[in-house]
Amino acid sequence: MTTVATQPFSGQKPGTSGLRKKVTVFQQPHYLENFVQSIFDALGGVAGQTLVVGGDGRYHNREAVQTILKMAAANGVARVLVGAGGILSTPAASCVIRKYRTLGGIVLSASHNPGGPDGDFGIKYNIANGGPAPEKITEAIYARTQTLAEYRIADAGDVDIDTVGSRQLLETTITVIDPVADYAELQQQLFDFPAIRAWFAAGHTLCFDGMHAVSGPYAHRILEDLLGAPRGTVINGTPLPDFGQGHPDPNPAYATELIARMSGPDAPDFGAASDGDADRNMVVGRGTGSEPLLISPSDSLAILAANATLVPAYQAGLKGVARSMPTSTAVDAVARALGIPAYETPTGWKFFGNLLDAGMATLCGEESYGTGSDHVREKDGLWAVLFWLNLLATTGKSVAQIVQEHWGRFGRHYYSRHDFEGIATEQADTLMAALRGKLAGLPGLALNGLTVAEADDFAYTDPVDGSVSRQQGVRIVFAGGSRIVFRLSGTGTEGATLRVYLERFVSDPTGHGQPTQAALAPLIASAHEIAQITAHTGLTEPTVVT
Ligand code: VG1
Ligand code: CO
Repeated sequence: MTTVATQPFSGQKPGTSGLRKKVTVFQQPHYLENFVQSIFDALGGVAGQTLVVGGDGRYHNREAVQTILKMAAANGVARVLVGAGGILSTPAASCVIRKYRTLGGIVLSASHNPGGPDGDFGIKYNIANGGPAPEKITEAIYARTQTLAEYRIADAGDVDIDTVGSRQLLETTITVIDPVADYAELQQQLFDFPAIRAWFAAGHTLCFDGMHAVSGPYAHRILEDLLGAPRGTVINGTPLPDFGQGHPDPNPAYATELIARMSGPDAPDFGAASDGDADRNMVVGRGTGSEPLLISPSDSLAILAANATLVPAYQAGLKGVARSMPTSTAVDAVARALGIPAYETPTGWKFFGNLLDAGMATLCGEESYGTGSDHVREKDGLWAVLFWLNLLATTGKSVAQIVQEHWGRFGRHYYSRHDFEGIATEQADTLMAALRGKLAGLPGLALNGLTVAEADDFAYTDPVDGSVSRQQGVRIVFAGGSRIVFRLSGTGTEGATLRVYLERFVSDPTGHGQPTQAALAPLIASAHEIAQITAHTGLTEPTVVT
């Protein structure tokens, strides 16, 4: 065991979901080590504890796992559970932390960000409930990174992380586990597997795009081995360190192979994709013409909530639902009908943890293709796909029917997110500051046929522990309920990304068939006018529309 003298790095501040930087930044000597020691120190030491370690398999994953194991040993950790090959999807890590009641876990992922030697890497700490560390802890970790003077690491060779079983490193037991088994067992407890198996046996079809990311092994095992979907149901199912040079973000802009397969009359009944660390999901139905039926993540959350009692795990009903502030209010309409509370939280899964722990919410979701429940404390991509399969199997309806009926009953919340990427940080900050400066004067303003009813900078008081999070996004609400939300991304590694979220509610079913961007046109124009996007950034169009 050695103690290594080090100096603080600036900027080791966790964002929306952990610390994300370029791989080259993490490859600097001491960079990862400093952050890991800061986690251990911020926890008040980890001697005698059990930790979980695993990641999404991206470039640098294996090296980082080895470093963390050696540091865990030198810091006196009693046992580390590590996914074979260093692999654990984010929801599987959450599942394992909870099942084996460990102190917490370290998840190596930059989620939907591209990988490879020139791509991104990331690390986050999850607490004993299996969820991302709350701000109080991430702030303590960041504070520690600024004063750190040394870290401890075992001076030992690499540990075998590929063979399931236990081995020793100093006094620490390293137990390599099957990364899929515990997760697959949990899903079987939640959903009606026999009904889904029968749905596949009857010839219904699914295309699941693993995007060469970590969901592949989970999807092969659960969908093909356990549920009997034919081989070939899962495409791009082998995790690659650079995700096949793709962008592992399951949305129509990046999941192009899935969208191509779902287009046309021979499309499978149902399509889905998942992201780098398998916590996101996009679900797609067969369309009527050549276009697939894209289901907005906000609608998906609302539809799952409305039909939850068809799933064994949620048969008794939901305690409540929660959504991030920019997510559409479609699920609020369902909550009103069900007579259950709907909570509105800042962006990032860490804000759902307390609501789930306190039994105040059962389902949660974000507009960014994230949905989950109280079965773990992370969003869970394959869980959402199994939920949809359970609904298709038990209702016998098509995806299109389920969606149409939902809109017929609750109205349609047209929704889109426009991202403006690669903006200079200073310009983005100036834009947001100017916007915040305008808020008080906006109510009453009429533009593009809309009238501003309210405008504020979202602040959240956690109803469980009373902690307050400010400046979580500017929201502008119009008479009739349409909304525009502006915020800056907290997961990027280069410059700034402005996210503009657009929502318009149409209750009359005769207005439910419009193309989304056309339906949102007055809001898009208003967003540009209010925030002066072009003047501040030079961009006239978003770089990504989802
Ligand atoms: C984005 C999404 C947010 C999500 C976060 C982590 O954050 O907008 O909803 O929770 O990514 O998702 P931001 O700050 O870039 O908008 V992922 O799949 O990292 O785990
Ligand atoms: Co993710």
